[in-house]
Amino acid sequence: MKRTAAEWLVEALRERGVDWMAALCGHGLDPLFDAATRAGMRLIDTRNEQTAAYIAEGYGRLTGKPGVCATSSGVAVANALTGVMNAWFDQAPMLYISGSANLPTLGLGCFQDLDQAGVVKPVSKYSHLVDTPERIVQMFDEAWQTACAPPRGPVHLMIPMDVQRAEVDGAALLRGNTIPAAPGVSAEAVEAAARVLRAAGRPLIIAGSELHYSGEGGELIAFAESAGIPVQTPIWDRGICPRDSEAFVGVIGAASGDPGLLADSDCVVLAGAAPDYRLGYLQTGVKVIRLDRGWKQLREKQDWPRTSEWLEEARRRRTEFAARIRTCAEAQRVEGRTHAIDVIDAIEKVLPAEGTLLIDGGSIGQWAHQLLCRRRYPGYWLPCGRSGVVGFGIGGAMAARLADPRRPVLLLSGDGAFTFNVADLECASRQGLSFVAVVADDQCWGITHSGHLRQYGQGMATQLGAIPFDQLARSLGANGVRVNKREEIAGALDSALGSGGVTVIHVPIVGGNPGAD
Ligand SMILES: Cc1ncc(C[n+]2csc(CCOP(=O)(O)OP(=O)(O)O)c2C)c(N)n1
Ligand SMILES: [Mg+2]
Repeated sequence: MKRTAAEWLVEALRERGVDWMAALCGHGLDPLFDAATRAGMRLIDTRNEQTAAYIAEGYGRLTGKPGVCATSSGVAVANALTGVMNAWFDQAPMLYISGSANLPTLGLGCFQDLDQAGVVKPVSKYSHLVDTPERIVQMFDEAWQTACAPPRGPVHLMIPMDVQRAEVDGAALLRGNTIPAAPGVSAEAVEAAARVLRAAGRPLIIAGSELHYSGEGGELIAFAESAGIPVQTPIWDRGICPRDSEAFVGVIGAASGDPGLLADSDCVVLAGAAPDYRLGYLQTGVKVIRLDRGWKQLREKQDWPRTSEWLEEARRRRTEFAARIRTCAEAQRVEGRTHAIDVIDAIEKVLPAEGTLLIDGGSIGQWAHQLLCRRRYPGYWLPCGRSGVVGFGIGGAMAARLADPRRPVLLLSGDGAFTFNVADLECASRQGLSFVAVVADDQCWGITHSGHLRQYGQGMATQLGAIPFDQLARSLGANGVRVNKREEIAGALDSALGSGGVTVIHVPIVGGNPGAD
């Protein structure tokens, strides 16, 4: 049976469970769009390739399954690269497809001529030009499995138009090899970890994104509770604590500080986390062990002597630290005006237990991590990732809606972060990708401004002008609400979450950063 390479690709995507692609139309994509549309695959359109790529990587970070996006050639690739790069930093699975001019014209100065495979290569696990139509499924399969193999990451296929259009007989089509999953953790590794932990007086588990993807987070928390060991998550990694737990003591490595447990612990267990800047590159000389799996086996090994004094101490420090953050906020309060913590308190009050919370922005993100993530930090919440990017939120919220049609989705954003791709509110509304966004508007690149004030005594290129975000939202087909009084935020959030559609709640705030003196 003959089909075009694009049709074979769409069929292979469907076999992997893909039923949508985020996209922005343009040169080099038409045969793929045509094949996808005829096969009933949904094309989620966007107004900036950044958003399309953020949708794909956000979906990957939420579900552990690659989200897919497709863009045209040339500069479109540079726009999409933002989301690809975020997936790269955060080791998240995504598939990026770029179209191009016909194969024989590449390098001759064809329209939007660019070595797209080469441009994407340094920030992806796999980036190849599909130059043989018969290999389209085999290369797709190889890319997909590469994206999903830990450490996960973005993959890219550059597919020229003539390759997409080429007819390929089923008999000539190369298929992929299914690579078996890596073997589980060995009994020796579990025993060795148990020996070290038994000998430690002040162990600390740092649980990162990989644990969210492997689905081992619940087992880790159960082990930590039974052994009385505190658990922290590097800020912006995927959380693993979906419920209040006595063992979870919040995020580590925030710019605004943390309870300071790492410095005093005598053994760090890296569980699906990287020893990067958020952990001070683990330069303290502390004993480090690494265990990504095997928590159930560890828990069942024996009755653990609960190192509860250390856990109590960790909890005490965490409570004191959160109180300091609150005191800092109260000191910044301007009478009669709303502060960022009023927004945080309202979210804490109304966000349903199963709601997806996205956090995008500088200071507002710090307040959220210090106060909302101190007791629980579920994997279905979506922060920016270890890149520290701002501006992913609208694409991320669209991804959260695609990942789950029922969960309430709430985006908490700074005013600066929100405007990177704000026009895509129109695409989200029109395509039924509903969410609620609350914009904490300090008319400023707030966290940078605070830093400048501390270091240089003045902000430099950090002030922003006024935008009526409620009116802007309405002009883009969404609902818009402005809330001036702090006691009205929770009510506005609650009714927006219940209403369906895309709603933007504009909350003007004054204040500063939790790390400020
Ligand atoms: C793409 C990108 N550009 C710039 C930065 C640097 N940056 C980090 S936080 C921040 C300010 C964000 O402002 P806003 O979203 O309004 O949040 P606020 O700090 O005011 O709460 C900036 C510019 C970044 N992290 N990512
Ligand atoms: Mg701001």
